Amino acid sequence: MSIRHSLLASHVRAATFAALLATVVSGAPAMAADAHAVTARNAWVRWLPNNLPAAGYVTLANDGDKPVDLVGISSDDYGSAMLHQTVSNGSTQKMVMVDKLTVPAHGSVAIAPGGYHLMLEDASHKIMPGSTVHLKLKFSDGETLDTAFAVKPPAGVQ
Ligand SMILES: [Cu+2]
Repeated sequence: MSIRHSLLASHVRAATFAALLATVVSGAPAMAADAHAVTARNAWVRWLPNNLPAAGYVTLANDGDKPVDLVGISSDDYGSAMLHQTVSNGSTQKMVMVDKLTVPAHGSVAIAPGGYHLMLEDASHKIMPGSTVHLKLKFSDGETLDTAFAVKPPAGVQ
């Protein structure tokens, strides 16, 4: 009985969502062309040889009045994509997984070397410096940003 109830509830939610979506879409012409609160710039991947994990970097800017969290990453180009933070502990450094990263209202956050990175593993095809890869950045407001990242060699390897 409870399973039927929850199934019914999810159907109702889906229908409500579809109705909402229809409203939003039909109202679209009146809205600004770009309704995304968060935009991405300077997106690049530091590639490493021998199938070592790569690191993605990007600056996220939020034009909206509310903070928005980056809550997930996925990619067809990598089997695994995660948000990591490099934490230094005196002379040692380690990486920790991060559930979310807040982009402040009318502000920006840099996922940059030495701080956060997008850990990219299990490349699904041959990726080399000069390639472009795509990451889908998922946000707490329900938006997904499909972002192109330029693949670059690590410093010193040209
Ligand atoms: Cu990492």
